[in-house]
Amino acid sequence: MSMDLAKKLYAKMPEVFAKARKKFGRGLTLADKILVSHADNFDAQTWERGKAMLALRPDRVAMQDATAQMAMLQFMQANKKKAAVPSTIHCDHLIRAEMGSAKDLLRAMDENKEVYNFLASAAKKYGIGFWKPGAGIIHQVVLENYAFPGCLIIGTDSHTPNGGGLGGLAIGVGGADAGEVMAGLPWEVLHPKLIGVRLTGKLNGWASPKDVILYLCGLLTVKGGTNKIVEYFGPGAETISATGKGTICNMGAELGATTSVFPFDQKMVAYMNITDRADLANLAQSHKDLLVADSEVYQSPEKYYDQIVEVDLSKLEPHVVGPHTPDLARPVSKLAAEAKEKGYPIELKAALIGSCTNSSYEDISRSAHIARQGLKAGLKAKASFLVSPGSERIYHTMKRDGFLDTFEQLGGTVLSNSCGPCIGQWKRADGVKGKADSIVSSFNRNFPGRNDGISETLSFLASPEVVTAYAITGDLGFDPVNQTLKGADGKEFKFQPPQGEELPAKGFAKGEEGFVAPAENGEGLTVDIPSTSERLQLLQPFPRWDGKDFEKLPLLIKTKGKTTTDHISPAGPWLKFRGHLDKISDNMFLGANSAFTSEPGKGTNVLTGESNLTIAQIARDYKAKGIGSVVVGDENYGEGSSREHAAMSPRFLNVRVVITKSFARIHETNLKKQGILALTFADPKDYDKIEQQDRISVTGLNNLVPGKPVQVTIHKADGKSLTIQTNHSITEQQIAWFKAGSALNALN
Ligand code: MIC
Ligand code: SF4
Repeated sequence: MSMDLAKKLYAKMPEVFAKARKKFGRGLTLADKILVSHADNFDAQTWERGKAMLALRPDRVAMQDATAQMAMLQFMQANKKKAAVPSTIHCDHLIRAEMGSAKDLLRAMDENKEVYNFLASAAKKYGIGFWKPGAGIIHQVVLENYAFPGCLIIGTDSHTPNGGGLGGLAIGVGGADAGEVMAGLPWEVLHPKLIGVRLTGKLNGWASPKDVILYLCGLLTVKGGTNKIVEYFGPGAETISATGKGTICNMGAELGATTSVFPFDQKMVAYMNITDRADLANLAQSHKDLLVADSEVYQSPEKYYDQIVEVDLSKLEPHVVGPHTPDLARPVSKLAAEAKEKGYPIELKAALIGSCTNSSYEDISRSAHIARQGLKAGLKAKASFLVSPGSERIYHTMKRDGFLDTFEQLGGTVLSNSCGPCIGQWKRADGVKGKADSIVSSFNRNFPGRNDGISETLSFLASPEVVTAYAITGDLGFDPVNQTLKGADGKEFKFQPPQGEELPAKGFAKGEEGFVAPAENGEGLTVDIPSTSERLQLLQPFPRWDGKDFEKLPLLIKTKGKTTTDHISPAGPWLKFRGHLDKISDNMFLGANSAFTSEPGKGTNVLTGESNLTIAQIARDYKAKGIGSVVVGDENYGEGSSREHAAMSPRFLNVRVVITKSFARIHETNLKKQGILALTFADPKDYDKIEQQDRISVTGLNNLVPGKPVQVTIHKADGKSLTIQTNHSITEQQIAWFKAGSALNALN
């Protein structure tokens, strides 16, 4: 599969690279190489970082079950016989973690039957590979089976960049983008700027790949990577395992980066070999010059990257980030004092390892080494200790090599190969609403309410080995890396730095593979959507724009501070309605902080004066009255996930315009795709001028053109009004989406 794609790609690369070197008048970075070799039409394309829209032809599409539902429902509206590019669906997000792997999986099969049947039948019909529940988390399965050096993959999940660990550009997108690519259209993205990260030295002691990205999150912040690709290079890069590189690229999503990538090297060869892809490894080996940047780039990187960061791996300390945001970073050695000073609850209630980003053999073997030291000292985990393996391969290898046993002896529970507690699918037995407590995990995200639905929980992120040590001590006020602790016999001991293996000496064990191939010819097959379903609803096209300006629309909500997609469209219990737009829309903004109310998710209906309503209740009332509304947001609005429900629900409930200080990339595109006007304040201070009772007009829409500001008039309750400027990044084609009511309408 990947072999054929790689052969074709490598064969055409030299010619395109020669053209690109000529056109750009310089050598090529690795990101340049992958982008130009996937151009829909290299000659016709304009190339300008930060400005040009690129039309690209991805090699494949990957979708996970929570986002695949909308992606497939949208794809079906295009009336195609078959997906135009190799595509797969992975069932991982909908499995709830409660009783351990086997029972959780059985229950998931039962309670998600309708959704799994829908996805399996649609996959079969449209030529799409289907990975059954329990087979593994999308990014791990893609790394093990599909990613290859030089590839371009899009995935309906923000952590798709994991594939950068094998030297490809793997990019998170909304379902509409995936649907269009499967329908045969090129995929569009703003030509990203490049951050070059030069790695020197070698990780040692406790420091792990996770710490590279935790450190960078602190340095660059959650919006530091917006519309940028992070390209790693330097002698340090070759010292990091392929799965470790995957971890770094995966969590690059937390920088807001379009994606991250490492140059091809021998660690990648070793990983492809052990995952039964020796042919691919050999092929890449014989084309290795194509799969790294040109040598002049490495000689004078400052000439080729828009920004350079240097990290000396030898000096990197293990880090912890949080609470509530992944860019609040510090070395583990500083956390105990900070926790005491800031009054973070120091009792750690839960410690969770694994997930799509941190369940490699290396992660698990190093964590087991820490666990064994605890056991030797007669200790058990004080915090509740949960392990989420990334795939069947990982799970069976952990079992064969005794790691599962070690974790269980420590008091841990091994969950199914799925997202579980990382996406709020976790029945926490000990958490209490209204009471703050602390948890720590090796996952990617720590927004309020993310894991357990309790917004007071303080969630910290660290490497799996550090999390395992915290599981044993159960104490945030204690530095498990540098301090000594008492064993069961009262003797003091100190954890020795973790030791593990990058790859299993005996190879990977195999479990049930869990892959279902599509039908050769799916034309006669039907897609399974029961008409009475509570979980699935066919989509109705959104209405076309009526050609009129938006006059005096009420303000639905002005969000204050961080507004991630988890705030706009929370997951957890709502995940089950991801295929039912009407039902899921009741969750709209439930986690968001309003500038006018203290309780998250609540607001006032400015037409009736009724307060303490959910935002969806208010929007439904406006919609019933035929009135559209406006949402105002803060910085990096829509940070986080790719879930397009955060754009579709507002659109469905008649939000016409979203004005913010700035947007996160995937969400901004999702809004545009669904026909919502995404504007940014020309002067961010104008955000402060918006009040609850204001009515907002957006005018001149018939003259909407790329690059030209849009006028917004704010009508105050006292009859006065003021006009402000807003900017946008809407292209010619995206104006057509707005006019048609959505990108999908524009297609038909
Ligand atoms: C996440 O990590 O936030 C998720 C859940 O994987 C999302 C996708 C979703 O909401 O379904 C993502 O990262 O895109
Ligand atoms: Fe799943 Fe969490 Fe990874 Fe998202 S970040 S894909 S929810 S494990």
